[in-house]
Amino acid sequence: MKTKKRYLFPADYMADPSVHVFNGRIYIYPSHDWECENVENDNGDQYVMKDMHVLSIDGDPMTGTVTDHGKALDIADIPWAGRQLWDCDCAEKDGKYYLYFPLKDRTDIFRIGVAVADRPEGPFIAEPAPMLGSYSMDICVLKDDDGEYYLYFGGLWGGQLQRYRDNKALESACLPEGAEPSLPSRCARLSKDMLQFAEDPRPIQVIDEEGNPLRADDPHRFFEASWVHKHNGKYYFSYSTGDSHLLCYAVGDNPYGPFVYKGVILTPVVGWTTHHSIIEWKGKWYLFHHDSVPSGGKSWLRSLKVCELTHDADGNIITIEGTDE
Ligand code: FUB
Repeated sequence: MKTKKRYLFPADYMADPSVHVFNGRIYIYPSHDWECENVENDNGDQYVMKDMHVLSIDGDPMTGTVTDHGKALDIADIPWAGRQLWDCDCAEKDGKYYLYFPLKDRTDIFRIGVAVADRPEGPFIAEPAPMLGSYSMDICVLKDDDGEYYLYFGGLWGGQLQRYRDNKALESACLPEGAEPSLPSRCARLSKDMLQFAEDPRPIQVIDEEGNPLRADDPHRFFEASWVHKHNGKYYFSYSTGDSHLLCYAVGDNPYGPFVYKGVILTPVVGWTTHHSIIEWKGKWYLFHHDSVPSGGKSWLRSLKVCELTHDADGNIITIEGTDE
């Protein structure tokens, strides 16, 4: 059966939607795509985002009016900024909103910054320096039921994760190959003030049913775009597989995993990247994602989409076709 999808914001190119319900309203924290003259390459030089807007939806994701709250953060206002403001996420604690953003510093190294606001739509004021010990990109924040917050991050190739092992920079980048274990995403609990890691980031292992980490040459291995949602007490870690263009998921019993690989959420969309978030709204589940159909397939000009997502009676996610409209 075809899955009905909705383009959320045809007025502009936006991507990488991180979505949360704050104060009974759906807020979207997307990347803001720009036309660019850079040649498309594996380093992601074509993704030249300079600012980000916050969107919100008045009611149902499939039909509610979408509001653009305008520019919420601008590279020009971030003291340590180099270039490329990629996928952000936002968390609320005690009435304050914390926006976590990956950005290259002036030496072209991705760091993670925090910006704070009094309202979910911003404007967000950036802290003067990146989070200590942060690296790579593609942020997701989980607020767990016990009140702890966990920040997930990491991405291969242009996301620079292959430049690190055990949270230390390598002399030269090293991507595992073939039967070697694939590189994992990372997770760190956040400090009480939400501004730093409370611990060293830990690797997030995706394992098969026998307990082995997925291999580097497995088309279902982690590449980027971590997201975590909870369903029936289980932790669902979902992610993009990058060069095999899938959204996949794995299930675990705690925020750090390990997560047992379960299957494909979304088959390839039009455009190189695929990236998403999953939320529950009034008893139904929704997959927010993007594709490049409206730009005629330009990978760096993406458009936000949403569709319903279903967990079956055993908790498995039913696969959605990326090209369904
Ligand atoms: O938007 C830039 C990058 O493209 C993101 O960080 C990746 O997840 C991919 O969507």
